[in-house]
Parts: sequence; C-alpha cells; structure tokens
Amino acid sequence: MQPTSIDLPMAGQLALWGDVRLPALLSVAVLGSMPQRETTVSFDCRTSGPRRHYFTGPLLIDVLQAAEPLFDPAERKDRLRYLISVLGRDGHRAVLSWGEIDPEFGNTAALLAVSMDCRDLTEQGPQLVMPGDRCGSRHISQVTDIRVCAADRLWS
Ligand SMILES: Nc1nc2c(c(=O)[nH]1)N[C@H]1C(S)=C(S)[C@@H](COP(=O)(O)O)O[C@H]1N2
Ligand SMILES: [Mo]
Repeated sequence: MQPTSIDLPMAGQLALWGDVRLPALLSVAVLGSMPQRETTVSFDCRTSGPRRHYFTGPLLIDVLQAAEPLFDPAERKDRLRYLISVLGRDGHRAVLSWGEIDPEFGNTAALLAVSMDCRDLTEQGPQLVMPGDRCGSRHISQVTDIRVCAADRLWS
C-alpha cells in the first residue's frame, strides 16, 4: 500500500505507513498524548565510548497497533510475518521484526521517545529506543518514517 492519504512529513513529524489500515503523520505532541513509559539505557559506541540516556515516550508497539496493521491481531503466527523499517532524517535505517517487540514473543519494550534526558524532542522529532541493546546504533534519532511491511509480500 502506498502512503496515499498522508503528505510528506515536516520537521519533527514522522510518517507511519505501509501494510496498515490507518497511515498517519505523527508529531511529538501526538506521541506525547499516548500512555508514556520511561527507560534508562546504557550502551557502548565504537566512536564515542560508553553512553547513558533517560527517555520517555509511548511504546512503539502501541503506536503501530493504533495504525491497525493488516494482520489478524488474534493470530500469533499471522503477526510474525511483519517487518518494521525505522528511518532517521539522515538516512540511517534499522529493520525490526514484529515478533521482537510483541509482548507474546521477544517483548522488547521499544519506545518512540518524545524526551531525552528531560529535554523534549519536538523540534528534532521522536527517537527509537531499544532497551537492552549493547550498541547504540538502533537508538535512531530524528525518526521521519516508519514502514510496516508483510514480509511474504516481499519474498513470496
Ligand atoms: N539518525 C541517526 N541516529 C543515530 C545514529 C545515526 O547515525 N543516525 N547513530 C547511532 C549511534 S551509532 C549511536 S552510538 C547513538 C549515539 O547517541 P548519542 O550521541 O545521543 O549518545 O546514536 C544512534 N542514533
Ligand atoms: Mo555508535
């Protein structure tokens, strides 16, 4: 499905689209109005050394579920077909699997953070946070695009 019902994101916004019923442009304000979690992550970066940050924001899985992916939510196996591509404004991208963040499988409490170290991210845009990661590369800042995709459409 192409993102027909959304325009290009402005600074600080992210486009959520793909194999979902309700594609959306989401601002930090909208994400901040959803139920919030908090987490502190410590990670190691090859270039900048050990880092530690405190984040707040909604769970990524709650944001994705609000967009109504085109699977049968009651069917565990059906959900496992889905991929999630998260893109930063600078082109840095990571692909997650639905099973990785689904509470009935990997249960990683991934956040779409709206604040970092008590500073709000309205201007920069939301940040992906992957608690438990040993390297910082998946804590993608300035997220502009999240695409949900049924993998069997790619590789059938
Ligand atoms: N958009 C974007 N986010 C990114 C990166 C990047 O290149 N682009 N690099 C990642 C890497 S490799 C690390 S270690 C952390 C560093 O985050 P910090 O400088 O805020 O501690 O940001 C991550 N988020
Ligand atoms: Mo890094």
